Amino acid sequence: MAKKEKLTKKTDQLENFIDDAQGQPLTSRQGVKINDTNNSLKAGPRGSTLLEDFLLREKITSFDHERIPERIVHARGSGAHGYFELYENQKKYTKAGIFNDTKRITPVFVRFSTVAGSKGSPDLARDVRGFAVKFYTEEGTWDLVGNNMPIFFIQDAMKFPDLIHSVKPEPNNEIPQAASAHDTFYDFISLTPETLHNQIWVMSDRAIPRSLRMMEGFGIHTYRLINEKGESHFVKFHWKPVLGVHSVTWDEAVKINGADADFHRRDLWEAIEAGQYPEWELGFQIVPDADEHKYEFDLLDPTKLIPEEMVPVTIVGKMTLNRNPENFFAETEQVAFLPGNIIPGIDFSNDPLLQGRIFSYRDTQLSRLGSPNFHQIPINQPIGQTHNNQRDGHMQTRIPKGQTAYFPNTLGGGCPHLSKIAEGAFSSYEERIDAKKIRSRSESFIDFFSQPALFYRSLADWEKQHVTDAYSFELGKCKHKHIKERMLWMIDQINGDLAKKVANNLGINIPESIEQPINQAIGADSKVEDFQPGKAKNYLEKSAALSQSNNKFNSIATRQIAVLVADGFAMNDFEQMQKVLEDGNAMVKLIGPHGGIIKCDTGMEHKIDAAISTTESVLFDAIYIPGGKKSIDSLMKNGKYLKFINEALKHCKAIAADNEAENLLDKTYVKDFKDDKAICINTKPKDFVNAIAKHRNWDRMEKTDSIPV
Ligand code: HDD
Repeated sequence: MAKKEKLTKKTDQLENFIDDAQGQPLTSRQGVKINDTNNSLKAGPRGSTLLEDFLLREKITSFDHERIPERIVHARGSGAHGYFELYENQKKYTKAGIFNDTKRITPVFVRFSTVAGSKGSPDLARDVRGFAVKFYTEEGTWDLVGNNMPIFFIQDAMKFPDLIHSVKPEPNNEIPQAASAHDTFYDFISLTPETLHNQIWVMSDRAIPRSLRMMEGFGIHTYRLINEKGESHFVKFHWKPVLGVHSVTWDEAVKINGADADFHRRDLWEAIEAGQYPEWELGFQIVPDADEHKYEFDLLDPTKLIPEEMVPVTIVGKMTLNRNPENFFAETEQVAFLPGNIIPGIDFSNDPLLQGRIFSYRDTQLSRLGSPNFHQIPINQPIGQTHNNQRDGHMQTRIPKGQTAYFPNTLGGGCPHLSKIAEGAFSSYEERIDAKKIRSRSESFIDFFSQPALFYRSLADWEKQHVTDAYSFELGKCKHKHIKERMLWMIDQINGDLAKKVANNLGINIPESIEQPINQAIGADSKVEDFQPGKAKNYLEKSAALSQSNNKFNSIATRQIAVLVADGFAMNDFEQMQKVLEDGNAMVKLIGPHGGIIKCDTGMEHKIDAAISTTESVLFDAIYIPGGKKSIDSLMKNGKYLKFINEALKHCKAIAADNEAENLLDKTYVKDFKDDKAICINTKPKDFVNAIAKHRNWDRMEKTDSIPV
């Protein structure tokens, strides 16, 4: 079957629900044909309007109730359909059908999101990205509801409302939108040092991805895999993007939010429409049960990752997203992910964050989707049949047959009946637990500095610089000095050099000590001394997987290339470059002085993709300028082109130019960067391609500070 046509059982199922109005008459909701939907029913042409107008009332009532409450977190999101394929059977670890049968195509629906912003907030907020995958398996629906960072802010679900209340807009004035750079957030963070690991990831480039298609995904919690014999292995799930992990700079992010607030959503949509299907490989990090206590950190602590040097990631399969939703509301908005949706062969661990999540997600759908029957919404329906005695409720759309709605029964022939485990029934892993009931935190969780320190050590210099800049920006936005000081003390525990640089930028000193005990994550009756974390431990100097500099740099697929042209551009230059770029599946866009058509030097007509006045360089990965005297003379007269080029230079992007186009570059700061390896003047197109595949030339970064754009 051709790549594009790979359909799944879920696609077939959804087909039954699609309304297609093509060629159909307009009707009321009751199926009555309508001849006028522009005028209400009135007593005479000038009114007044009659209460009798059932068509007006139906239309307005429907409109009045179009909105449902947005998600309390992860409100801003984009979704897509696809499928998962297994490379090699994993029976050794799990009996889950999805991991046993390499011939299966398991349908998926994925929703990516930001966390803090509202539904209409811009895509490039500095934030964690949600990475939620719904697997419609033959044995029931499995939701892996993760993020693009491998750890979470807090260790216990009990803290989630506090975390979210601190990062959301402040309650008195509802400011700021989709931003963590404010006092309440850092007040909370600085008092809750378990958050520091996730927080430093948010200060890194991971929080401003180039594309949703170029970020990793993580299940975060340790889960269990259960095999046919009932044996358990701990597992962490990883999604590795085939295009590699790439980000934009903060300056770009700020500008993209203005130039195209839907940048990520559009990018995902367009890549799928163009047949450039986003792909991720799924990996397992497996820890045998016997090794549960082998590490310096607790496997149940969601603020810790397992470095890949300690437990490698084994790739087991691939997910491809190949279809955009038909309707945003029906699918992307109404999809309900539940970490509690689990299937035989996979089970929870005792991670106290995960345990709370199992409750929260079902609960939130009741207010968001309004009914316990939310699983009947087409996007949420499992692909297999469901039968049980749960009944009635708002918006029941099924017609359960028969006299009985209880178990056991004789009147319904004992149905729906129970299944044995051997027949595929779910059963929880029989873990031995011998413990006191206690409201407390495990001492094995009280290490807050070691892993943020490992993360920072593992970064390349340019990444470290971005982290410094991000802390300086975020804390620079806080008004209260004591909050900044407390944060500086915390950062100092992670890395002294980092703390000094941030302190310098803030113009305040790192305090030698802090007044309050540092762990407020415990109860009023606990002994504070028992819960003081020690200094950062160094059980691993660096972990390669944590730096984006150890990445895949072999593809220019889907990269957006701006070609700056005006009438008279050199067709010969352009043709050669276009071929190489399009062979690599890059998206070549002609940016002209106006919309419509321009002519190259052969007199041939070309359709302009965007007029320079409607676009910005931050929306592109690289720039190419073909020669042609007339074209270049005209481009040189428009300052927006110079800004376009200078900005791309500052953002360390690849820039190529041929022949007369060098004159245009000489009017920009590029003239001082002609030795730069990603500036390709009159070189082979292949050199430009290689530079684009490297994503950015970060070596340029420190020299571009003086460029005033
Ligand atoms: Fe959550 C949504 C990811 C902890 C409570 N969460 C939500 C979504 C993602 C995550 C990706 C959006 C799903 C979608 O696209 O519809 N959340 C996480 C991760 C966590 C995490 C990776 C930690 C490892 N979440 C977490 C905790 C709680 C919640 C501890 C509550 C105790 N999360 C929710 C929620 C949401 C949600 C309020 C809002 C909308 C929804 O569930 O369906 O219930």
